[in-house]
Amino acid sequence: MTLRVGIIGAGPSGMAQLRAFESARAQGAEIPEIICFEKQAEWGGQWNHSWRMGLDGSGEPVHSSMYRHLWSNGPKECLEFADYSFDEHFGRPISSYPPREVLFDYIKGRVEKSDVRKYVRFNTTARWVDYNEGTEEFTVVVEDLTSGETETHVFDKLVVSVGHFSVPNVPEFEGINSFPGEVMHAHDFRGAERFAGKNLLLIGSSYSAEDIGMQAHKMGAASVTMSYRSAPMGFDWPGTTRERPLVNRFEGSTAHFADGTIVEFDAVILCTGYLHKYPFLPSNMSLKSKNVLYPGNLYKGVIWQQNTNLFYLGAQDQYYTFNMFDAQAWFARDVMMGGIVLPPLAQRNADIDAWLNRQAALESHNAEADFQTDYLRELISATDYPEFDLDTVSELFKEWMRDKDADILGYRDNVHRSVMTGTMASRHHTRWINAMDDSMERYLNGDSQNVDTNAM
Ligand code: FAD
Ligand code: NA7
Repeated sequence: MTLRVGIIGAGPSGMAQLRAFESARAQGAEIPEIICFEKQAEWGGQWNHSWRMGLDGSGEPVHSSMYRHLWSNGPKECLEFADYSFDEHFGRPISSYPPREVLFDYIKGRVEKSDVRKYVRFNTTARWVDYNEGTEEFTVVVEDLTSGETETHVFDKLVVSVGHFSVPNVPEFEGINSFPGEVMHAHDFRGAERFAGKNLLLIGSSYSAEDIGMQAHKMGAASVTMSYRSAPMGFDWPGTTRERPLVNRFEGSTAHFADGTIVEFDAVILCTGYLHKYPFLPSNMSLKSKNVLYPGNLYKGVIWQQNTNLFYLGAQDQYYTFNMFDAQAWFARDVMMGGIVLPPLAQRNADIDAWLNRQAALESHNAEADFQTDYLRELISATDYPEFDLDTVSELFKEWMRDKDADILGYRDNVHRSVMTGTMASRHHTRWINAMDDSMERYLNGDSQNVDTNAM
């Protein structure tokens, strides 16, 4: 009987899995029967951003945490697909830090070209999964959100690719309940225009706090304060931005910080990260992890230890994104189709432990980038995913971090060279700080929004 593969989620990870199978089919392999369930009407996951907050039109939790004016926060040269370049998609060089819509177009281009849309059941959400140890089959209950009908599907292999930046981690703060202004989590942030002239407090000290803070600055916030639990980010912030230790409590609109300072705010955004949450999985198949580069219990970061028919893609914290999902999807495909034979449990455990020990010793962001680079190297060398110069990409991550240290508002204006094609990115017509239109049309064909265009 043909192998049956179920995929839950058609974001970049699920799309990578579809592409991996299609690539094998194109080379003459007999591929499994595949059904991918996607709860939204379109694929692309986080990149398929919506103005909605809370619940979507079907009453399901809104998935994307992205916002208007989101531009790539890392160089596109670090995430480029090895089998579908930016040159191939756009036909000309583009800048290194494109806006969301442009990257969304790029990831869609690859899967449209490979004709895998037919495998996806859109507007269909996974409700519950069971596994039968005897028959080694998964039973997946899904709901068609358009008709309201539930259906049951049976699979031999199951891929969980639902992302882990959607369910907000919302800690409690004393007195926040009576804060008179707006309080939200970064997941519900849709754009910073409304914070023009306002004093904004962001709690958290990672990517969301940094980027939402600088969005707010760009849109004219009177001040931006970022409150850290562990350590400040320490960038060379603009004059109206500062970092303070953690908020101990609120009294009305006043925040009391751990260093004894008190400041009044108009609005608070909790940039406190996200939870791994898989409500359709029983606890014995559900990944429990913080947002880390190597979650435990997944062999090669992909395969569930206690049930090797279960696969997770994209469960890591991410330096690499699209090409890492590819490396994982190609690996998962070869395990499913028998091209890679798994070692016994004890050996897999030892392999996981070695990665976890190495992770525990990581002391710098540079070391983290090298760590994830080595992870990709291991996966890619096991499959026929096209090899690329990972060492150069790792150096590019380090250059990116240096660029951010040098100029947090200007790093996106820098250009980098593709390791896939050798093409040098073109300089964008508008500096990021001046770019108020994030549409693909403006990005590709529009005029500069720089006040002094000679300065570019
Ligand atoms: P997701 O993109 O989250 O996709 C998961 C998919 O699963 C969604 O389509 C969802 O609808 C579907 N799904 C969920 N539950 C179910 C269910 N029960 N049934 C059916 N379908 C379901 N990465 C970068 O490379 N560059 C960036 O600049 C960048 N910026 C980011 C900014 C923000 C605010 C966030 C949150 C993330 C950012 N990322 C960025 C990382 C981003 O998460 C990855 O690029 C990528 O989207 C992860 O892909 P994924 O497929 O693993 O998960
Ligand atoms: P991250 O990178 O997981 O960071 C979460 C931040 O939230 C981090 O600074 C945490 O502090 C902080 N945090 C978590 N819980 C608390 C509490 N209780 N109090 C104070 N601070 C807290 O999430 P992001 O949203 O920034 O980024 C996720 C993705 O979205 C990323 O890929 C981006 O590209 C966009 P800590 O440092 O652990 O002390």
